[in-house]
Amino acid sequence: MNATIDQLLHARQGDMTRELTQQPGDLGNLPSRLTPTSTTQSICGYCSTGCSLKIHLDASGQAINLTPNKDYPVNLGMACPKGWEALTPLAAADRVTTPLLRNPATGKLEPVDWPTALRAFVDNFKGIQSRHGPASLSFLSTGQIVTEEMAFLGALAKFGMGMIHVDSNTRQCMATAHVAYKQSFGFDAPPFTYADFEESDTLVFVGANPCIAHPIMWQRVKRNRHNPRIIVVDPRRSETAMQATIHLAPYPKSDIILLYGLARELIVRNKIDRSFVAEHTNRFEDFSKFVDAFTPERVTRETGISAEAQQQLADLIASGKRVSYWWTMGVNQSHQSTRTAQALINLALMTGQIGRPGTGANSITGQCNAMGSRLFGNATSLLGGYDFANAAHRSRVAEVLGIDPAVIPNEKSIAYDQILDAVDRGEIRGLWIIATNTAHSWINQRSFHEVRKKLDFLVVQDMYATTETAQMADLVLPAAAWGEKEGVFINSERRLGVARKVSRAPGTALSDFAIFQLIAQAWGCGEMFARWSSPAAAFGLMRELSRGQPCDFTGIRDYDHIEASGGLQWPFTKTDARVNTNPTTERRLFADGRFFTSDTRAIFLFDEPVPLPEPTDTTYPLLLLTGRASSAQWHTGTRTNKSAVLLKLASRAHGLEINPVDATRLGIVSGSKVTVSSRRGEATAVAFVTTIVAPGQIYMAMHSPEVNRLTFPSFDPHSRQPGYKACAVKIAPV
Ligand SMILES: Nc1nc2c(c(=O)[nH]1)N[C@H]1C(S)=C(S)[C@@H](COP(=O)(O)OP(=O)(O)OC[C@H]3O[C@@H](n4cnc5c(=O)[nH]c(N)nc54)[C@H](O)[C@@H]3O)O[C@H]1N2
Ligand SMILES: Nc1nc2c(c(=O)[nH]1)N[C@H]1C(S)=C(S)[C@@H](COP(=O)(O)OP(=O)(O)OC[C@H]3O[C@@H](n4cnc5c(=O)[nH]c(N)nc54)[C@H](O)[C@@H]3O)O[C@H]1N2
Ligand code: SF4
Ligand SMILES: [Mo]
Repeated sequence: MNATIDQLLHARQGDMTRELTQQPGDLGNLPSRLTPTSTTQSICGYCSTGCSLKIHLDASGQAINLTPNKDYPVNLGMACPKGWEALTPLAAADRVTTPLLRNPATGKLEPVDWPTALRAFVDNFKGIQSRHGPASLSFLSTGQIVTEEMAFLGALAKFGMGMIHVDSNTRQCMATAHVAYKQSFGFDAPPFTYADFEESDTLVFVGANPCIAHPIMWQRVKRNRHNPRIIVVDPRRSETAMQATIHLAPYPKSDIILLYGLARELIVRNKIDRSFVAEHTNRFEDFSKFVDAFTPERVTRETGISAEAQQQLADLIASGKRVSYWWTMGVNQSHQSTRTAQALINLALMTGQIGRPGTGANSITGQCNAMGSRLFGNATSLLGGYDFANAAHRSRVAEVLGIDPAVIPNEKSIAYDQILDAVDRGEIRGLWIIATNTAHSWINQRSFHEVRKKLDFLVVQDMYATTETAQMADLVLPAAAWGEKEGVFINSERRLGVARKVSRAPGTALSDFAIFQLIAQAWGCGEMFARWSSPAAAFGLMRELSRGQPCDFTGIRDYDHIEASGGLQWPFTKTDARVNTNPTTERRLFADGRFFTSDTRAIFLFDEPVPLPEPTDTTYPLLLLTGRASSAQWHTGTRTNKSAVLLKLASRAHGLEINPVDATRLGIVSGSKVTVSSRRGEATAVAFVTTIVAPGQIYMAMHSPEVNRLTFPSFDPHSRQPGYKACAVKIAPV
């Protein structure tokens, strides 16, 4: 095996050099290049907006600077601070440049060469499987690598290495939207295009703070020329709420009640699109009966929203001609999130506000490639949105990949929390974590830290070895980052865009794609993945897998085609490719009212509201909400903390918001240190006294490394997405 790895590495490094001497990420010294600088373009690797950045290259092809791309239909020449600073994290001093293996004698992570690292990976993981069975291995991955890498990882782990249960941080983020759409529309299909931000006359944002989390989407809202009414539903007076026509602040996690009440009110006013409902939906009558119990009095009692405010909300919705509903984590991260998302979907369906410009029940995604992981993660659904349980689907996927259908599991993966429970029970013994920082971001962090001790072997694949999770690893695999590799991201409006290689990865760090190739060889299943010879080849496989699916993108030729078209939204079939010559054409779904269910009708889905899993009491009297706090900070900060500019811009991003009423009572002033404790742990933070949060609630950023010591592990029963945004705490001055 040794020789194989050596040969492969050698070949691989050869490949790298070849890749690097090809344009546009050209790092060879091409004498023919006459201009001192040139440019190429790439999609930003942070949020799901998917802005295009123009990358300025020096004579050797290395990125030296960037500016937003003026000619791209998404960002129209704009970028937020993270985008402008996207090159800085690549040059950080703590990039991991060689594999690191924990030395049992010293207990320390020590540099090793790739053959040693691959041997450690294979020996340990195969050893675990021989003792405990194939399902004793698992991976947790991400929405932040290119789709080709996600698909390859999912295929390698499940079809090549025999894993059954794998998941990604998309569970923390988008599982709810995925399941809600799949149940209601028959496929995970966000229907909108960003032009809808500009076309709506009434925009409803529920649990979304785009001013901070999607600043360029918010710029699109600001370009709206229809004098739109903006409704924001958020328990906090967020940056977005401050700019709203009306802001409704229901008790946390009571949105579902407010939305059922609104549905009832629209029925009472007869503001229903009866013909749309009759022709294109099922179960409206049941829904109509169900919401009858959500009287204005009940809604006021259970949400804190006055009857007048409910009337005002209904007036705006009822008088809107083009009403759009937008949601993000305030909805997705709750104990009853799927039904809450569907309460929004139901409103769009019953009023026929879908499939036309400026309408829709629209989930805004989070990470740059959350949509890629929803389609090609190979966890909940089989590559390309197929079903693991369906034998015909397994055969189809096997045929495209040229593999034996018998290697495809006939059940979907269990979810992130269930994987960690299986580790706790000793059933999963080997874990491979790729491009996510579980030790910081997982709910109820302490449980992960405890569970980690039960693992026989933990592999972390990251661009830094300094992350909380990498520090716990037995083996660290050094990964190339955004900008150092190539592939496709899919943004919130289903637009495929190309991320380009514009910089050389440090040391012997390799792209995740190359790492997966090496592992396939070292594992002994390299043959099975011969077709996955490059990201471009993998893209060809994904395109073929999409054929005939709602996401069909068989009309896309290659990366250059995508780039020249200003990105391409799925579906983009061969027919679309012939008809659709205007690259900036906006594409939305369901213009014909036909959904992806077997009878083409969308379904009204609903349930009785479930109370907060951990309400406040006399010992823990405050409710802790969590989320983003600055457009200049990204999640666990491993990348954004490397930029002095971003740190300065985000100076308050680790603070704790507290209402003056609570602050006065507790003797807390702005700038003072406080401890926050829940039944699970304790954190410290610097207080910021503000009316942004309501009395009885406090807010902490997820960027704080300590916040998930506090959070309560509740999960939506349909999506198993964690309810990060509500738990009971107490606070005290330090
Ligand atoms: N700058 C920056 N941008 C990002 C990210 C980042 O880390 N930094 N992360 C990206 C990712 S992966 C994601 S998923 C998105 C997240 O984007 P958002 O969901 O917009 O961001 P959050 O701050 O998590 O949550 C939004 C709002 O939900 C509110 N909220 C909390 N509980 C409730 C509730 O019960 N009901 C309602 N209606 N609202 C509630 C919070 O007060 C908060 O203002 O952002 C993406 N963009
Ligand atoms: N309390 C609370 N917790 C939350 C949330 C919340 O609102 N509140 N939000 C949740 C949500 S929506 C999300 S999406 C998660 C995000 O949580 P994480 O995924 O844990 O956060 P990141 O900091 O984005 O971690 C990405 C990791 O990948 C590494 N990386 C970056 N690029 C590459 C690459 O190309 N290859 C490899 N191999 N590694 C790479 C980075 O260095 C970093 O360590 O957090 C969740 N946690
Ligand atoms: S809005 Fe999102 S995609 Fe655009 S530059 Fe900022 S982080 Fe990048
Ligand atoms: Mo997310």
